[in-house]
Amino acid sequence: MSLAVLERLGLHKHPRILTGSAIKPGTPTPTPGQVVVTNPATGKAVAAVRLDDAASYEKVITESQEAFKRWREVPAPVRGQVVRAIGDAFREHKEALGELVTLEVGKIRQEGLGEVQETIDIADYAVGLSRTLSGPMLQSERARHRLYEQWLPLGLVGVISAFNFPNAVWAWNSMLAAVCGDVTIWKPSLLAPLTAIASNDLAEKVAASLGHPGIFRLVIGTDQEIGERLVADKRIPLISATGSSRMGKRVGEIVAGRLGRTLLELGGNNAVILHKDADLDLAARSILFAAVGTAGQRCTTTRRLIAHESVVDEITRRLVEAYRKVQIGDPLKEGTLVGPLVSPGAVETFLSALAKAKEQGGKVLVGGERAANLSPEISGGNYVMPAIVRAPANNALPIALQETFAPILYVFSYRTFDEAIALHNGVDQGLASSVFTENLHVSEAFLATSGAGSDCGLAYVNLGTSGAEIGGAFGGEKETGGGRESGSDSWKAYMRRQTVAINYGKELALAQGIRFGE
Ligand code: UN1
Repeated sequence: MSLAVLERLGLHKHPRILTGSAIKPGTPTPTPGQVVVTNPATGKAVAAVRLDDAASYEKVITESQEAFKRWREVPAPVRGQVVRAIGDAFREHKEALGELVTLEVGKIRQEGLGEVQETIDIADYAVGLSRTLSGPMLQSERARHRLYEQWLPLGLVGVISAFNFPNAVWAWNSMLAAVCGDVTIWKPSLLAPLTAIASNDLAEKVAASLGHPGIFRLVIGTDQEIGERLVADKRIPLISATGSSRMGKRVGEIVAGRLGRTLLELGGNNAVILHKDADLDLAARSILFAAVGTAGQRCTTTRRLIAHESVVDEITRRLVEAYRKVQIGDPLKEGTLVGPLVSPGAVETFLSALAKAKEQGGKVLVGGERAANLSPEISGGNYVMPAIVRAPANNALPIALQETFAPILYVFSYRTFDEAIALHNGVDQGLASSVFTENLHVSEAFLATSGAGSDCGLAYVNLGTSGAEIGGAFGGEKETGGGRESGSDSWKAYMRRQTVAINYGKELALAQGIRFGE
């Protein structure tokens, strides 16, 4: 199927993609000049992708500067029409692109499709925005003066994306950047370069066919060769990066050093608080999706369950039962809920986190092993059995303070709501959070306007922590990086604000009532 999907997307003869005997065999990858893409479900090489070097990078940047000069002259609603056509192209290729996501990163089919849908949704959102990007008119203190703010295109936007959302996170950035009048330079994860080529080519082809070439560009390469160059490049006023907090700190430091702008969406260590009156059926189903969906590899995955002592045993029992039934296997097969982890390294990380959890007094209640031996057909893949770990009675489990990008759910119990909030907020990350309750006092305490409740960028009531809609601003606090992408007013990150004052009278009137030489 692997080559068939490339063919359906018109990529089988792409100059950047090598297949069959053209793939340089062996690891380590990337070997100089190319990266081999491995199907995480089989462990087999699918294709190789040619990498950029300093010279090709330079060419992309200088061409993008030229493209920006043309694109910024196009009225925003006309830019919106280009994005509308791009959204339609993604609609048309949704199936094939979703399958390519599965092939490269192992998402189950439903989630591969969901990811492309997220791209379609943000394109629609951006089309609407293209007619409403606006700034306020302010009241001037001077007679016959006008004071207002306008928002102008920013320039080149560098987008660094992670493997786990190889299509949608680029789209959150690039569709907004496009209506704002910017050119996007995308550096995708080396674990998902095929999805990047397919998505970027699609957008670029549509825009070019409408007379606007060069607005969507790709640079594919290692962090050392391309990543560091992009981040340090003064010609790129905004770097939007998604990935680990470690990576984000490095990006933040370099970009701050040149006084550029960053938009960081980094790690999460998301928790669900389960109050004693919670609807346990709803909670169990929601937590299952949020904890094992995408094989635990979303920034928004539920990693910690903080349950009231009166319901902790019952919810744990239900979840353990559900985990035992969860179908692990071929991500394209109907009925599979958990596909492979992205790489053999991710399996090692999963296993070593569990070993630490045990050392620290955690008890593995279910899962926690490699799953490749479940059936011969998945024996080559990076499969694991999602795990639930019960923390010791004193809730001390240091490993749970870290984000492990794998399906491990740590369970804690609490007596008072204050205790629950302290546990909840007692981590370095601050992305997504949730409470299950039927009690208004509890949900409002979680959302308290004083800020004393959840300290995260996303707060949900009776929903799991993953699965945000695109219409809200997406991002988080603390080591999650503070950036906001996607909906609401996130577009402001992709434009520059200009405060304008116009004197339409004939008098010199100075602000603050200053008289000068009269
Ligand atoms: C991510 O994991 O980086 O809220 C993004 C969600 C998705 C986006 C996740 N809409 O789970």
